[in-house]
Amino acid sequence: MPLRVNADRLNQSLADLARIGAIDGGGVCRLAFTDEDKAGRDFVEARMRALGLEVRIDAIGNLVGIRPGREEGPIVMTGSHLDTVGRGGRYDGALGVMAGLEVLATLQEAGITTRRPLAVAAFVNEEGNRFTPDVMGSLFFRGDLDLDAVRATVGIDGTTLGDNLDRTGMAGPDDFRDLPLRAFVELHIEQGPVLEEDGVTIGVVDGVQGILWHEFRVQGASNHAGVTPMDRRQDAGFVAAAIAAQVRHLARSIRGQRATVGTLEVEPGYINIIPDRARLTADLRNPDAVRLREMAVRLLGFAQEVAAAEGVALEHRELAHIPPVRFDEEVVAAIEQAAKACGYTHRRMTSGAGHDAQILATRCPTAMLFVPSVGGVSHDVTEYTRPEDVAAGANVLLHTIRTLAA
Ligand code: HGY
Ligand code: MN
Ligand code: MN
Repeated sequence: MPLRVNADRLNQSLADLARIGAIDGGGVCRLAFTDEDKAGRDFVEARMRALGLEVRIDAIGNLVGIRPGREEGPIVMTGSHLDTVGRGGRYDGALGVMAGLEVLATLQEAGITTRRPLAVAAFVNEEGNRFTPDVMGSLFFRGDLDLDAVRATVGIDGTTLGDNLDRTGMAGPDDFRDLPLRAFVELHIEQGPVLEEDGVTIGVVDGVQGILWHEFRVQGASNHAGVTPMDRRQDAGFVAAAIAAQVRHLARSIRGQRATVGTLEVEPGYINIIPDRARLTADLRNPDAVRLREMAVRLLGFAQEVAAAEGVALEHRELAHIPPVRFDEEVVAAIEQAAKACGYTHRRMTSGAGHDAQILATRCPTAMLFVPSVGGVSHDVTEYTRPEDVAAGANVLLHTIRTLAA
């Protein structure tokens, strides 16, 4: 019988972590760089130290626990993120980190030391809900972001990221930009319906679609809702609503396109005042980089037209742009082999959600594996993955890591 993780211990650790930032309905809110986020990382750091790992933390709070191998050299790393969306579930991100720790605990109990060193990472601010861009921690880990610029980022609550880093004490002295990596493997919930509908336990993920995040700010003129003639309005609310409707219309006309208006705010927000200000965001996704760009260009063109016609000012910002990636075939095959060796049903698939692995993929050979999300639900308090599927994912992760670290 191939080595197995301790399923009860892993599912218990997920339940314990989910108590940190717990919200009504069984979900979690640990927005990046909040006290809850810090508490979640402290929980994981304590687990790392209890496992005897060498704990390192970088200048924006990425946390990595390292387990020496029989030899020095490039590390086989796993992990994910601990921050969550504003009304999230208990598996998104947490599963990858806790399963990584469970894998190392299982190896330790079995008295197994792999040839290569192993590591578990907890990247900060993968979700980008409070401070954009998303996957900020792994972008910084990869060396893409400047620390001063990151610290100056202003969040949706008006505070700076640097102030929150200092207040929570999440920053550390280490620098991961030259950390030698042999491979990165991320276990994550699918967050969609494919595995459940196919009745398959393991998703062998060979790529991730591209992401563009855009923000539109509209400045018009407030006035009386009843007296102002329709042809003499500068209605910011109307323009924002027209752009939001166009997001859905364009998504229908471009193959493979998914698009979401997650935030839509108008001011001053009273029933009989024509809004003078509005803000909306568009989350655009497509596996094809050209079509993704086409969606962004057509949406901006429409926004500029409808703003000009209404006589309002329009500001546009790109908040995030993560290109689509194809994962490393050798790592994908190692996951597939491990799923076979463990006797789990499996299938290849592309990820609809963005992940830290999307960033690590240009740093070292990288791939992901998924386990089913019940009802295909995620980014919601009802997010749920069955305990036996949690264990299946961790078992496949265990054997994938052993193969890559041999
Ligand atoms: O938005 C995403 O795709 C991921 O959950 N951060
Ligand atoms: Mn997420
Ligand atoms: Mn995630």
